[in-house]
Amino acid sequence: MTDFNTWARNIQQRTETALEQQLTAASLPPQRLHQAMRYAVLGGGKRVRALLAHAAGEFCAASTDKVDIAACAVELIHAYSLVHDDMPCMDDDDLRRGKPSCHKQFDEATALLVGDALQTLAFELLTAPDLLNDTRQQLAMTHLLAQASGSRGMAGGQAIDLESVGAALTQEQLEFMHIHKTGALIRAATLLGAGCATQQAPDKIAALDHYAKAIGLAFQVVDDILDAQADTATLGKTAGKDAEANKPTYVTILGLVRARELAKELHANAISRLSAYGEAATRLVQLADYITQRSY
Ligand code: GRG
Repeated sequence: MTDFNTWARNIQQRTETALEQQLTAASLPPQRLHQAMRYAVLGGGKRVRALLAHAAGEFCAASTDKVDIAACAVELIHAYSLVHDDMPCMDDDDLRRGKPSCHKQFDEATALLVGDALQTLAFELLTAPDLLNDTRQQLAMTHLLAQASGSRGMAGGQAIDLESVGAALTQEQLEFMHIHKTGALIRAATLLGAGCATQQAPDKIAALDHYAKAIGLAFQVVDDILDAQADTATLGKTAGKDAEANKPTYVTILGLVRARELAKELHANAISRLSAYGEAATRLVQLADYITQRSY
């Protein structure tokens, strides 16, 4: 088995290639929109959601080519959320993935349309008639991504986030927000990777669901620690943004030491049901390590 970094680089590269192929050429009209979509998606991002889809896909012996498409769909939804999140009506951020955010590089109307079009492209990919032989399964996956992205998922979490500025949230309320805002898509990425397999073993899906829920929260706790600790150049986005915006975070609620402990607990919880599967779960365990130990 290759080492984790080699595996992750390979997935990141194949995701980049697949996204490159799925996005419309910038030369086709409307050129500005297509150019801006490619700008928002390509050449940046850790591709954590694609890595999760592939790790789960490998766990369930799914075809890598099919997982590529599911991974693209989730990365497109994620990219759309970042474009909209950076707009002045939301988090108002000028920097994303180390470059000007989409509305800064283009304009607000274009950024709005980029988000809209990336979201529909995600569903176009996931509903492609030749993606899976099992249309019922494909429908279930499409349904899952829609739910994870909508008002009972990511968009709902974002609404709570916007309402929470200046509010004194409890840890439970903060967790509720993040389960939706960040966790839902991370869970969808994992389950969609598994969904590409021809056989769905219920025990494996349950273990993956448990993993994804815990690792989604761990991802957010680490994000809050990094926002408080790392610099803008390392993060590729404005550091200290949450504190400046008077937003509750795991660090403001728990303090740094407890937040770090929580990340470790969530990591342990995430992988707790995987040991029974031995080597098949290696990438999931390594990915949990990466998510909790990342520096940006
Ligand atoms: C606008 C509907 C809508 C939703 C926005 C995800 C989100 C909701 C906003 C992003 C704001 C943010 C900083 C959330 C914290 C966690 C997070 C999703 C960070 C960014 O994800 P990474 O680190 O980004 O995976 P890369 O650039 O590596 O893909």
